[in-house]
Amino acid sequence: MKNQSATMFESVFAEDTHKGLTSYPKFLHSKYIYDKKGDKLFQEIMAMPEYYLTSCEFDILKQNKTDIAKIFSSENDFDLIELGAGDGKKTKLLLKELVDKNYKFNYLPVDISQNVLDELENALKDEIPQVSVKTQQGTYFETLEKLAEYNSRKKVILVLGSNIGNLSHSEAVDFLRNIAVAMSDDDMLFMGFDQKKDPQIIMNAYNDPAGITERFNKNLLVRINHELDGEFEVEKFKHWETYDPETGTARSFLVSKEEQRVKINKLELEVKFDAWESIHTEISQKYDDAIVSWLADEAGLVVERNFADSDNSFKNYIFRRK
Ligand code: AVJ
Repeated sequence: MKNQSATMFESVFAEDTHKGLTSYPKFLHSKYIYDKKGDKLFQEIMAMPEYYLTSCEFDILKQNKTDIAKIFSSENDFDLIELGAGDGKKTKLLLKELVDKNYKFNYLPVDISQNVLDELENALKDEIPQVSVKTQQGTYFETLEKLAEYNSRKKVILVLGSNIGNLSHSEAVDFLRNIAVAMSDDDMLFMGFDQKKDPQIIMNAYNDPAGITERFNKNLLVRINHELDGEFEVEKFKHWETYDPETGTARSFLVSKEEQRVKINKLELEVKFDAWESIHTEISQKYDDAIVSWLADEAGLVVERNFADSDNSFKNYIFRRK
């Protein structure tokens, strides 16, 4: 069934786009924001004053690097596996500490973008040449399948930046469970979770006045234009953010400012929008200790401890197998 429909489309991106824009209500997957332009826009987001997540997590790692490194280390070598490594700015803090304390480890950054990995490897050669680095390109899913193969040494799996926030709770449990099954008793998972907080602070982080988040969100339409010969006029859509303090879910939308029809030529599709019809594009889930413990429990993990910034804006949790 799945294969049959896949043959009708030139790519999974084409298929997912077709599905999302012919559904009601319309949606697109946030993972498709990250082409070259989207990667760059996300770098810009991380540098924005309103996007508190990056600086909070940076501070947590900086304040607690000695403790964290001690917890990671063991008598024998270990593998430090980072999923979604990105530019490694935050990870370098930990790598530096591990090197300074003479802990023996291999650093295995995984990212979907080979470009990002090449840059990270070169930067590390320059800045912390003592680190043994082995990069691996792939999606989270491909990587998780390979994770269990790294079983000759203790594993510490690192997922920073609240990347899990783009997943629904059930997807997050699946993701955590996939990690859990690849873990041995000695292994650890170290993961960042953005926390529930003043809703205005969250709104500002995803609705910045400079419009960087708007461009980031609209990059979905730009990408459809480029890769699927689409005819979206992006100024005819409005970036809209909501945050529900009860569920802790921030949601991003693109809202059509007028009734319009948009051709996507490679899909042989014309999409009709009513005035003010929405496309749901992203969720950025916020957490508290109770939700994190529940997700962990569902996935066969337990929280061993957590590290927070002074406002409890962001927390990094250490998990072990249950
Ligand atoms: C990369 C998933 C952590 O949801 O905060 C930033 C992506 N979206 N601004 C997030 C994002 C809009 C980001 N994560």
